[in-house]
Amino acid sequence: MRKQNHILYSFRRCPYAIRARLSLCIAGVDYEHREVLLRDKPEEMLVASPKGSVPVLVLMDGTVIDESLDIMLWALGKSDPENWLGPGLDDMLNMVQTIQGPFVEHLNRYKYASRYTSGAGRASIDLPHRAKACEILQIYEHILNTNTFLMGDKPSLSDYAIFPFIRQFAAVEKQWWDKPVFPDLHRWLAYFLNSNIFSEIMAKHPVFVSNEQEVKPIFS
Ligand SMILES: N[C@@H](CCC(=O)N[C@@H](CS)C(=O)NCC(=O)O)C(=O)O
Repeated sequence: MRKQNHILYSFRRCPYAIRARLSLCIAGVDYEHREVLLRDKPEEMLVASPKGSVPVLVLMDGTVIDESLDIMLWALGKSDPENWLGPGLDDMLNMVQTIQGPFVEHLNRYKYASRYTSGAGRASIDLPHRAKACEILQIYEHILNTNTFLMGDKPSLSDYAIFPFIRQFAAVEKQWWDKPVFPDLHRWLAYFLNSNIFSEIMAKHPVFVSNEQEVKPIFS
C-alpha cells in the first residue's frame, strides 16, 4: 500500500511555490510533489483550496496551508537548521510584505504590460512600472551595500522569501539587468541562483493529472 504523505501542489517557476519548496527542503519535510498546470488545475487541488493558487500544502491530517508564507513558517517551525528565523520576525515580515504587495504589482504591470493595456499603445513591457519597482529594489541595494544578506551576514527568511520575485524581475530584460543595474543585488541574487538548495527545488517533475489517471510525461 502507498505510504500516506503530505502533498504539495506546485508550479515550477512560480515564485510563491519556489519559496515554499525552499523552506520545505531546508526543513527536511518529506512530501508528495504534484506539479500542476495553472491553466488546468487538478480537481483534488481545487477541492482542497478553491481559490486556485499554488502552492497548496495538504498535510497528512487534512490541514490545508494555501499561502506560501504560511508554508514557510510552518516548515521552519518544524525545523530551522540554518536559523532562517534568527533575525526579528516582524522586521523580516515587513520586508516581505513590500515585495509581495507593491513590488509584485509593479512587476506584473512591467512584465505583463500587454495584459493591462489595449489598442495602439499596447506595449510588451512597461518602463514606468519598471522604474517604480526599481525604487523598491534601491532599498535592498542600499542594505546590500554593507550587508552580505538582507538581514545581516547570513541568509534568512527574508532573503529566501524575496529572491524568487527578484529572479522573475531580472529575467524580464536580462541584458538590461546584467549591466548590472544593481551590482550588490545582482551578486546577492546570483548567490541564491547558484546554490545547491535552489538546484534541488527546481528539479523538473511530470505534471500531475489526477489520482485516477496516469501522469502525463510533460514538463513545465
Ligand atoms: N498569496 C499566494 C499567491 C500565490 C499565487 O498567486 N500563485 C500564482 C502562480 S505564481 C497562481 O497560482 N495564480 C493562479 C493562476 O494563475 O491561475 C501565496 O503566497 O501563496
